[in-house]
Amino acid sequence: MLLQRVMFLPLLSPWSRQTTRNVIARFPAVQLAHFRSNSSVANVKERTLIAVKPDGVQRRLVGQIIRRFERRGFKLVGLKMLQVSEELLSQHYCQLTQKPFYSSLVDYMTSGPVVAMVWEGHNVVQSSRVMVGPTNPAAAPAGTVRGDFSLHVSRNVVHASDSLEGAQREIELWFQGKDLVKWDCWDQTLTCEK
Ligand code: IDP
Ligand code: MG
Repeated sequence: MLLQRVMFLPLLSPWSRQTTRNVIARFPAVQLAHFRSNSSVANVKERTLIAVKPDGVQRRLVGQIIRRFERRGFKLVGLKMLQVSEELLSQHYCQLTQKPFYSSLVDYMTSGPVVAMVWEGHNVVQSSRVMVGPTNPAAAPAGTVRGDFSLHVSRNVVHASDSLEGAQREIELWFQGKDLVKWDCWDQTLTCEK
């Protein structure tokens, strides 16, 4: 009710500017919207590609993985489920095509659907590599996705881009620009310095 009164404030002549300030001070959501319109948040636009691999999808880990990125404060700007083609994989893993495990990697990655996501936020590339953990789950600390949900390097549940350049290349490979959504997150000024 009070929020509605704030929205229609210009129409309510008895309300003074002081009254407005008092209401804004009491309601964090209103405060944030007010603050956001007066400020620009710098340096939070970095993006990375995170993909839940077929073993993660089959084991119903998608929600838990998304939750970790949301809880950290990152913003989801793209999401899709797809059956990955060998063509896409050969581009995605272009540096690995000569590795002895490449054909089994292709079998693994095409064994079922993948959930691909683009996450945005301050230092998201590096931070998400830390959250995901080392390539080999045997070396991954507890608390990381791979350390909590996987055992073997051939079934390590999730992909995360490993550099800014890699992230940009992979996002362009997996998503069309029109499928990425620009939106303002209400808590942006609480999770990052403006
Ligand atoms: P990353 O996923 O941590 O970036 P990369 O070295 O880029 O690791 O390798 C890509 C993927 O290839 C790994 O996530 C894993 O699925 C697979 N892979 C890497 N090394 C091996 C291996 O020695 N045996 C089987 N699969 C491997
Ligand atoms: Mg890699």
